[in-house]
Amino acid sequence: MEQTLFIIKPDAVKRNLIGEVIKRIENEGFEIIELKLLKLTLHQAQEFYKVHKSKPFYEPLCKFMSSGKSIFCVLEREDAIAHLRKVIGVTDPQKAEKGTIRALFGGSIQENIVHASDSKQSAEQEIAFLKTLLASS
Ligand code: 3AN
Repeated sequence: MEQTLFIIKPDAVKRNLIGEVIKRIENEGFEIIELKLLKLTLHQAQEFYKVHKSKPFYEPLCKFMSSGKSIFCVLEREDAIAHLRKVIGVTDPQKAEKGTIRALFGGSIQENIVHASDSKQSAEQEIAFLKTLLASS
């Protein structure tokens, strides 16, 4: 079994989409190993997205991710990382495949409802990041 980190971002929480999104995750056979409602500080968002530090969208992205509460989940299933990426769709909701979470609910390329780890290495790092947050909350 494989684990991955999943985030329901502040735009989805503000729009009362938590239930809609979680329903789709459960229907895909993911087991929810961890689930926590958390508001990131700007500093924590900057740390989480540090791989994007050089990108023009980095600062607005970090502001957005610290603008409200998010749901952080550790999800488990066979082939969890690749399968969850398929279920959420590509980054830009306008280009996301029909029926994916981002296509159904995503507003813009920045406010795209959810995050999912994109590789084994990022899943490990991101789950470790969440564990640090949980230990200090
Ligand atoms: P994904 O979340 O699909 O793995 P990444 O890792 O390329 O996408 O980007 C991380 C986050 O940065 C995205 N979820 C999105 O919120 C934001 N983002 C990515 N590309 C852009 C862009 N061109 N303009 C604004 N925000 C972006």
